[in-house]
Amino acid sequence: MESLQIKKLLFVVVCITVAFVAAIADSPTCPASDLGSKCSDEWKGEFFPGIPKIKYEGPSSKNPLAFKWYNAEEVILGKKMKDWMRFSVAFWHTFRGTGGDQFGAATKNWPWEDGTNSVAMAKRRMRANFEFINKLGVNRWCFHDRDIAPDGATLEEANKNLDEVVELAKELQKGTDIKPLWGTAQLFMHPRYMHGGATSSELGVYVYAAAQVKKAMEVTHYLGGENYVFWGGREGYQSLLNTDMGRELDHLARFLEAAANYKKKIGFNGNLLIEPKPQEPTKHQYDWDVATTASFLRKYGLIDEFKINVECNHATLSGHSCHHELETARLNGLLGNIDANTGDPQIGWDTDQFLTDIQEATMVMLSVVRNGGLMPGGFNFDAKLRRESTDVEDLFIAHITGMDTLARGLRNVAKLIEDGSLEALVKKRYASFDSDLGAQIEAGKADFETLEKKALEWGEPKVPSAKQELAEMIFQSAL
Ligand code: XUL
Ligand code: CO
Repeated sequence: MESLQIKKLLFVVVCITVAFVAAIADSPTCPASDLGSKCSDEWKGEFFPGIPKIKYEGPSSKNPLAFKWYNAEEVILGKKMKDWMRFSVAFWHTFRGTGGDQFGAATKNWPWEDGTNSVAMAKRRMRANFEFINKLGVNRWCFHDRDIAPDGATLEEANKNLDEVVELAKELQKGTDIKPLWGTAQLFMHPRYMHGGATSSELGVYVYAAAQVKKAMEVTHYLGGENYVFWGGREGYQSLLNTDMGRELDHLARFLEAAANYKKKIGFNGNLLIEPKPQEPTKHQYDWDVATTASFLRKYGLIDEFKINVECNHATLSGHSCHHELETARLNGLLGNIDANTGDPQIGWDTDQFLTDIQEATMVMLSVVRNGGLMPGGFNFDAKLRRESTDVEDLFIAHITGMDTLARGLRNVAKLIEDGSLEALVKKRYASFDSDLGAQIEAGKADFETLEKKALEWGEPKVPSAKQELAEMIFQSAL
């Protein structure tokens, strides 16, 4: 009798143990507390359990984990939405963003993070990146060399770390159509870059920066990257009193020229993109805005080697609208890619928020459609969660909203084009130039004597209304 009870008790204990072990083995996330067992960099479990593959459910859906406007396969204006958009996840914001700011510590506590910057952690994070991309249904990602792999005590060590993580990314890309929209080198975090990289006053830094960019170009190419970006985070000055601006700009041009030559040498066919930003972190950055960058490229004979990556939040920092920057790039044949984020009208710095303004998105998409798309560029979400948004699902919700906002913009542009009245309004405004004299002027064949004769003949011109309010009314009706 007694032995039967002991057996029963033993049976219960065994059952509880089995259930407990099974629960751990089944634990859907990879908590940092469980490192060393199943949560190694080789762990192949799910990082985002409970998050399904995000699907299109249409505008009436109330499901936060579904697209309301972005329908990847739907054809709009002759192209699939996914081909207009070519969306990409920014590795640094999504997987390295901590929520920390200059007044407070990190707020994000992602279950797969162990708080280290080890190669093993970098590899686990890369696996999370690929699951995220797959579930979101985009097939591109963007990275800085130093976000995806830890820096090293020497250049050799940094390159070795990078190679190890890149090899895993290559393996995870195999058999998929996932690839980097662009890669770049981070030339702003390390103290050696305090005076800049290509514009540093110190030769050794210029040399180191060149070696770092060379390696970043190689790995971007190796991963099938479609573009390579230069954002001159510290290529500028804090004071002109101690700066030889002419010499720094010459150095920057020679650096970019060497990159353009190296691109050809390694057979990289993607675009080289310069990303303008007026300031932050420096007081003044040389690639201030699109027009400044275009004139720099022209001066140094580099205009055919580069295109521009317009970031919307950078546009507003330089006192322009994103639409202005996109149109300036497009009209110069330089529109290559868009970092689709936005700032806050009451905050004066780069807040890198996901785009939610439908009016702005419609204007952005107007430029993209006029440009015939962005190929081989696309949209990179250079945007991060707010510090106070701390749930894993917030990462998905933020991207879904950013994608839906731009998709809505594209749908609005289709409405505007179909309606035709905005285009007709603009055409009518310039109709007087659709004349013999107008054609002569536009062909550069009207000299001042001819024009003076006409002015005397015609007398005071009758000047029509610009119809701005009507244009705004037509625009609004498409939103
Ligand atoms: C910084 C910024 C960068 C670049 C890549 O404001 O936009 O993340 O996009 O270096
Ligand atoms: Co950017």
